[in-house]
Amino acid sequence: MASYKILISGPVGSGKTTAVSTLSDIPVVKTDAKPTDGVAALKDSTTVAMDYGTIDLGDGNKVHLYGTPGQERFKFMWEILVQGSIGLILLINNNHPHPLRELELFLEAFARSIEQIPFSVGITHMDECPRPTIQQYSQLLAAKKHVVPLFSVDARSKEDMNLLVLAMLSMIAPEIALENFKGLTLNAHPHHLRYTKRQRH
Ligand SMILES: Nc1nc2c(ncn2[C@@H]2O[C@H](COP(=O)(O)OP(=O)(O)OP(=O)(O)O)[C@@H](O)[C@H]2O)c(=O)[nH]1
Ligand SMILES: [Mg+2]
Repeated sequence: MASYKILISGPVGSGKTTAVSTLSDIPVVKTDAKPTDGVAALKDSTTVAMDYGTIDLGDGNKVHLYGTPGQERFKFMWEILVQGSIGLILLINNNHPHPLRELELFLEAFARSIEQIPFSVGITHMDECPRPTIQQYSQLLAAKKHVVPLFSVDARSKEDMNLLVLAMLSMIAPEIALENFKGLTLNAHPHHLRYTKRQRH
């Protein structure tokens, strides 16, 4: 029986709370509050402490999933929540004015952690704004010597979010990820991870 703590972080409105809700097998613990600052123009509610949910992996194995607040003024929570995490998922909202810069900001904020734990990156809102492209993100990550799973995802899509978690698990606990995870299978090669949707019959 094993449990894995995975943290989801990223800027305001990138879909962290949505992702925890999409993925969790239990009702999510949220700490959403009405924004009192500039965020009010963007959203009706924002996370002020954390989101929490779990994913049941079978055989008693569990993922404990935490979401951070996006606002930098709650940065102290990023540091608290990353403690004990064995994987980090960064979600970036492509429909923001400077999403590449936001990715850089979060890579810097979690610099110490990502030296030690694996991370993956999901780009949300690409349906609303196709640029920058995945290739541009890939180039930015490569320039910083990060070889990590990178996907375009919709935080509302269970399949998309499962794929991101599967990518995390393949680095943290390959024995679980390689078996079969929520209808997705992983074709792994050390330098070449490929994630495919299982054929439906
Ligand atoms: N169009 C579109 N909407 C999305 C996508 N992913 C998430 N959303 C929506 O974007 C919004 C994201 O809101 P939250 O989940 O509260 O974002 P958050 O990252 O938790 O934000 P903070 O807690 O304020 O930092 C929700 O309304 C989602 O339904 C996507 O890929 N495309
Ligand atoms: Mg939130």
